[in-house]
Amino acid sequence: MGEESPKTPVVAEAHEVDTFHPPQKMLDKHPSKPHLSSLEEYQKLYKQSIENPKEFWGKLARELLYWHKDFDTVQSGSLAGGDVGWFLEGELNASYNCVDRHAFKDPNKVAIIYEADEPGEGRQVTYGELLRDVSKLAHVLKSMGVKKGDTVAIYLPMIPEALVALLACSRIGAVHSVVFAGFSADSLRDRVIDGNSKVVITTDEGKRGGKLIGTKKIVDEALKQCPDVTNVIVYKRTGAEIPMTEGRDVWWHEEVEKWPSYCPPTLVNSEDPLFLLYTSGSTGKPKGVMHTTGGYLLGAAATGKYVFDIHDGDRYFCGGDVGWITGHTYVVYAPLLLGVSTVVFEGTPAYPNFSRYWDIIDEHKVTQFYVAPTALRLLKRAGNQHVKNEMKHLRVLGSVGEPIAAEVWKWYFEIVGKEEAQIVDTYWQTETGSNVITPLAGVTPTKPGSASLPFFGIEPAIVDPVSGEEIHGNDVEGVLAFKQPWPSMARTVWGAHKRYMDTYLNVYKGYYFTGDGAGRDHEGFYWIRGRVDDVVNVSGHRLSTAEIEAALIEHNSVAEAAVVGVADELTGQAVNAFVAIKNGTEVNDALRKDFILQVRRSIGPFAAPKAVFVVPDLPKTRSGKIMRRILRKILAGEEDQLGDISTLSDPSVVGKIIEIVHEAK
Ligand code: 6R9
Repeated sequence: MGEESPKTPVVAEAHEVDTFHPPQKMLDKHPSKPHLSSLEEYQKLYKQSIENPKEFWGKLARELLYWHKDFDTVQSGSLAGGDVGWFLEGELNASYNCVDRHAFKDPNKVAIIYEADEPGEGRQVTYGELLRDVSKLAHVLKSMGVKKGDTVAIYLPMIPEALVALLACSRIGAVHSVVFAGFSADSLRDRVIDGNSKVVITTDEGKRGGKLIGTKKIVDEALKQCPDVTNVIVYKRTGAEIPMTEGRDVWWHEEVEKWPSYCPPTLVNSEDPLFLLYTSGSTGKPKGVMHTTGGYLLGAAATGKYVFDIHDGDRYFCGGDVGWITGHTYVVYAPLLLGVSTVVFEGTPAYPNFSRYWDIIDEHKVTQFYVAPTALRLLKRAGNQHVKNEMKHLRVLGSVGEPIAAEVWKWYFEIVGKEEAQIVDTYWQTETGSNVITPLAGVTPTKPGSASLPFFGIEPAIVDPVSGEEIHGNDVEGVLAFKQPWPSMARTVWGAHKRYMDTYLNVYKGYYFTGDGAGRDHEGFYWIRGRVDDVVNVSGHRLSTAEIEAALIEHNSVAEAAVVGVADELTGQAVNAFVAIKNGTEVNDALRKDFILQVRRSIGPFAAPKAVFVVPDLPKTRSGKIMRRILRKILAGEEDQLGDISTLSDPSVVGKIIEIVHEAK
């Protein structure tokens, strides 16, 4: 592993692209006006944020967040030292900032618009109700012995209780560790153990796209190997018959009844952890990315305000799942910090039909919509007849998670937005906490396929991956790094600070390394080219090839495995696996299916390989490193560009693999 990283990104051909300005019709229907008046104002503020970050962020932190105790030191530490801290003496509480201050002002304001999987079965939760729900669950957690700094694992579908659970943790200073409810029992187990969670919150079942998901069953399976978990709180979502383990499992509705409707927030230091979120990296073991309170919340609030141009009275709909960073920052924290209504959607864009998103947007007069291109590709392909809706309140259409192709961008703009909403292609990562390269709605001109310009405080550098030198000027290509710390950057990898340093801060000393290739065009606009490490992006889900390989190797018949990402029309990238089996194993379709099942079981259905090639051996260097680059070339049909394969320990395997791939196609 790692033999080819960092890889040199492909240099894009220079081409003329259209520039789109914030549509006049968007400004016409605006309830007031965008927060910034012009691109020049952005440029002026941006300059301040880079030249005088402490003044810039200190002011914004006091404007956007409520501090129970003010801070003196805006920022300390450095990227090189890996010891960055923000708002050091400050004390605050995340749930107070997201709930109480809005509930005190107007308890009847809608906080959550819940759209259940079945249309018509949703409900709304006001800020006043949210404060009560969060308080009650906070008491329940306290009664179970959860204290400030303890980790709580959350394995919940997209229901309002997911938000209640996150906020209840932060209310008592506990650290939430959400595990996407599509992860398998094994993945959940690993995350519960690594995060040292003593309490798990789940549902009896989940419901998505008309299908039931046995969440509690998966939790039970996972917890067989988690002896330290003392309690499981189960929210009744479907009413299914499920076994409850005496002394460990409790029903949410029964527990909350016992406690008062107000629980005072526990103040935490700005640098106390707010949450862990596991993400895939270059190695097999997922990383528990840790975010702290003050800086993360500021990143969420500031990008909500300026990127999405959120105004009081807006109804914000992010289609991301709370199991990923997009759900954390833009379903939960950004809209609630700004006191607007957030749509929580339990279902899928294709159920009961391809108009589901658009129906939701119309029904709730959604003003900002935010989704991954993979969903847009699916809906575009389904046909424009499904987009009859007017959606006349839409002002901002966001894209996230993967590059958006120009034709999908244009479809989003013309067919969904009727040219009355601005597209914001937001580039960021679990580790950056909030958008880092992105247009500001109402302000930044956009080019389809470009994430455009850096957000405040982000000083991008294009670095030559070979020399490690920064490449100055425009019209350049390289890997993307950042030169200054920003408030919402991850502070560490849970229990593995050295890994954090080695992955992000030691690669190019003094810089934060993103792992993405990028270009800066003649006007200073950024174009994200994709990962240069062993991370693949399937339907906007971030997967590690090494993690999938590790899953395959667990199978009895597998000797070795190599996984690569290949371009896929629908999912962006797809997982293809090459498996060398142990001697004497019979090769047939059942075996291939079994390998796919192995990955589903070990990680989750979304990581399942699209194709499995059973091969006699893998192409390896003499020192035993698997040459995934050769496999990628073969899949791309570029056998004539394999380069020098004579250095392989057995060059003849290449021909055999080519034959097997051809046969399968
Ligand atoms: C938010 C999120 C991060 C990786 C990132 C990059 C890719 C995200 C993108 C984008 C092109 C965009 N990515 N946004 N690529 N354009 N607008 O997705 O976080 O799951 O951690 O993934 O996703 O490759 O490095 P995460």
